[in-house]
Amino acid sequence: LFTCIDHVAYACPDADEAAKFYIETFGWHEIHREENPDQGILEIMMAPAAELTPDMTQVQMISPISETSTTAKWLEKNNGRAGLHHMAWRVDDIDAVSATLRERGVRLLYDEPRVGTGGNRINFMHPKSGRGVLIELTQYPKN
Ligand code: V0V
Ligand code: CO
Repeated sequence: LFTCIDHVAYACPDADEAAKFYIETFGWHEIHREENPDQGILEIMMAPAAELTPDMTQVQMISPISETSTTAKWLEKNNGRAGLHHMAWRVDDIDAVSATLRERGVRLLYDEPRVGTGGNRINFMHPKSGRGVLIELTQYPKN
């Protein structure tokens, strides 16, 4: 069902500042950034190399750009402290994977996939289904 861990996400008040820290302290590279108004976040994809290899796991810095975003709520509940927020599993066919997971009793947050990073199609398993971990499914646009 799953290809690899696409990214691990770090939620913080200022994704840009977190990205700078990774670049200056760890020598990581910024691969991509965008604002996602649907999710109410700025997200910056970081990698340990300047060029991504096919299955390289990235770190996704996320910070809220809207007070009503779920990430703003998460930070508030965490008393403003940054930390690991979710991991994303790459899939080839999110519709097929979602159907299989639902059959197995997994609760997905959205009825249909929504727009994720770089135009990916994304959905999330509820943290209760992920045994305390928020797990994203992400499918890259097909050529
Ligand atoms: C909440 N919970 C978590 C969690 N957030 N557990 C693990 N990891 C997290 N990140 C737990 C929380 O402790 C509660 O457990 C329970 O879930 C309900 O949480 P809540 O605080 O009452 O909040 P809700 O239910 O209003 O919202 C939680 C969910 C929400 C997961 C439904 O955060 C959501 O819709 N997330 C999906 C969207 C998202 O995260 N977007 C940002 C990244 P107890 O206390 O009941 O035990 S967007 C992204 O990654 C993109 C675009 C991309 O990669 O392409
Ligand atoms: Co993500």
